[in-house]
Amino acid sequence: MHKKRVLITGITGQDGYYLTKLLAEKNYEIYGLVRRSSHNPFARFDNDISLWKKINVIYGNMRDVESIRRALDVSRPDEIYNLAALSDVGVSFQCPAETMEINYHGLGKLITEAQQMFPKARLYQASTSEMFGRTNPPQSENSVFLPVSPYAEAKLRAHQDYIRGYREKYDFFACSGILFNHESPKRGENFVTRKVTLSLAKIKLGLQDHLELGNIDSKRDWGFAGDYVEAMWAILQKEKPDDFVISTGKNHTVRDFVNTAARHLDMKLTWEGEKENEVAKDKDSKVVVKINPKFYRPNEVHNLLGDSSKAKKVLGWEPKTSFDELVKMMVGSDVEYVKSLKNISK
Ligand code: G4F
Repeated sequence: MHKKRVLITGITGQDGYYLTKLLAEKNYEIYGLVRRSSHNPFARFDNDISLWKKINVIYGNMRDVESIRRALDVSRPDEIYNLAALSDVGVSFQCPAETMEINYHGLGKLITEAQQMFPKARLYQASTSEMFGRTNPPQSENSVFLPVSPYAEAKLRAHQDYIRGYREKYDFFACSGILFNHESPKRGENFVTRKVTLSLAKIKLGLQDHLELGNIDSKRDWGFAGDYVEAMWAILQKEKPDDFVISTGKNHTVRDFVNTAARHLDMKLTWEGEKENEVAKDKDSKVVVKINPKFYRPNEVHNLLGDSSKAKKVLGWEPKTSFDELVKMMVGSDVEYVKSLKNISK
């Protein structure tokens, strides 16, 4: 039987890790476009060397069309997953041009080459709930897009011009997964969930004094990345290309996330004060969380809550991991990680 071949851009990120795991279980031949870096790009695979060895690495990046062409030529993919992106919304305000270059023009280069070289290939684009921006919740495939950050603007243009555009103009099998926030122990430390679980674990184990956050009232629909890569795969297995919202249908504030993480560490927090002066104290009245306006964004998305009933109906996809299970998993992993840091420093 033909062994399916897949090319994954952004393979070294959180979603790249879980997708590689899933596709390795499904016996795919896996190729990954990897940006050269002075850091170990495969740090997320450190505890899973046998998985990492399954990746055929092609060095290149989304700015370099030659490397994209080479990656396509070498991998001869049946499926392409475009996960490469500048994915930090806050940072995108500081570098809008770079964000557009990677998140919009990068997909343009990839899809143009892919459509010409492998017109029968199927392409998955990592679109995002950030594209809804200020649209009232719940947000579904029928909601309007009102992006409020350079990140969301670039992703929206990519979705409209290249995913919908190539589907309509060239009959190319291109799909968007409009994924709401998805987290895991592999999440980057710059995102709020991992920042919280890692910081609270460090505070609990005496390696950090307190945690500083920006807007703790914004609401997000947080799911587990391991569940969401199953939806990515399912999207490309359908007969016809289409776009899907992927979410849990439940949302929480950043403050709820902090309280839940603290509870899993047996820390009971009490909040007092308002706005910039709000703090959370532990049972000994020690300040554990402070607000630092440095982490406010120039423009905020206040309320994301997805309606993924189409994914349930058409793909048979539903999230398996609850909010509480997700937070517990992340806290547990960070406690082990912080203990290992303590052992190193002994
Ligand atoms: O964790 P965040 O940085 O994620 P955000 O902005 O929602 O974006 C993530 O999810 C999107 C899908 O909806 C992806 F497209 C995107 O690539 C990324 O994966 O921030 C979540 C919320 C925001 O409202 C932010 O203002 O947390 C708030 N927040 C409060 N304090 C903070 C902090 N965010 C970060 N990163 N750091 C803080 O200290």
